[in-house]
Amino acid sequence: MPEKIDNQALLSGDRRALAKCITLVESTLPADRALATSLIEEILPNTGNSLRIGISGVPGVGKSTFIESFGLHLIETGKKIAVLAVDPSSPIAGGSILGDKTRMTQLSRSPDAFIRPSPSSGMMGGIAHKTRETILLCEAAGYDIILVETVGVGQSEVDVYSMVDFFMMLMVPNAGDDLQGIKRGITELVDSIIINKADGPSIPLAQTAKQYYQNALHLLRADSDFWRPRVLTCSSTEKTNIDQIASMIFEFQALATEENRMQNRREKQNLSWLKRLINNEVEQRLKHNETIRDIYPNLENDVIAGKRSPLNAATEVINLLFDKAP
Ligand SMILES: Nc1nc2c(ncn2[C@@H]2O[C@H](COP(=O)(O)OP(=O)(O)O)[C@@H](O)[C@H]2O)c(=O)[nH]1
Ligand SMILES: [Mg+2]
Repeated sequence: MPEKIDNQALLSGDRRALAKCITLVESTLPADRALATSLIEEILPNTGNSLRIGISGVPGVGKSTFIESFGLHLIETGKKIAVLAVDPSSPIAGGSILGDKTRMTQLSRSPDAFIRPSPSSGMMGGIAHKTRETILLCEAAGYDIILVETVGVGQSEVDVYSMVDFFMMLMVPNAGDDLQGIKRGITELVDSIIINKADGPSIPLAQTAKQYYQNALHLLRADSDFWRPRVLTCSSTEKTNIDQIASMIFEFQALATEENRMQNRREKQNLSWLKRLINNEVEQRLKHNETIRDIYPNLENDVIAGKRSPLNAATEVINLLFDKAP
């Protein structure tokens, strides 16, 4: 039997209750899924009050170190911080978990920070699903800023972009390598590029990279939005310019709250998430429908042999699916 969930403990900010709730939403057991769905439904009125920030960048760029410094700074300004990770590349016991533990030592000891490593991998797409629900749980528990860390590769980046209010990309002060990031359409996603490791002999390089990215963003991105993406430099180890990044975030928050801009973005995110969930569910049922599974090879053969049109075969599958669905 799944354990009873204590909503009141969650809403009062109890960390153990929060951790338990996250474990529940990460569970794939049908009974847990049902409980998780009703839990999310119940706490929905207590969600939405945070600023959700995505932090991306290739492994080694300094995301965890940055989050340690940035998170501690935000806490000094009176905020409560939750840190979540989406890392589809990490093996079961995730390299990132080890990294996070050693890089976020101070933050992980703070009573105003909650750090949750990525759920075990092996289910692409599922991970981002859990992260959305986890964000809601952290909001219900009273966290003001949710930092979602992801490695800068493909789908996970786009997934994180589609669940946050502000998306930032960390780069190293080495313009040559990073041209790729710009080409991959990252300009469409970022609200800010942060050039990390701007310390010691890398300071001039970081300045050059900053110019370069500013130009690239200016050239490649049309300014239709209220927010123009900004390029900043910082050093996460020396903790320089971290306060500037925090100021930028608060400026964004103030602007985004005006005229319901943030609300509009979230509404769009929710609607496309709704569509994706429905599509996923239909696909799952299609996969697990035994009748369809049995006849499908023959249908394919008939289509290949030209005995039936694809339209005719598809209609049969769809009819079977929806007649049999509970
Ligand atoms: N010099 C310098 N090194 C940094 C900085 N930020 C992170 N690092 C180092 O870069 C390495 C990777 O950092 P980590 O936070 O684990 O990167 P992640 O894989 O993106 O999470 C570690 O050795 C850090 O100490 C920085 O601002 N300056
Ligand atoms: Mg890391």
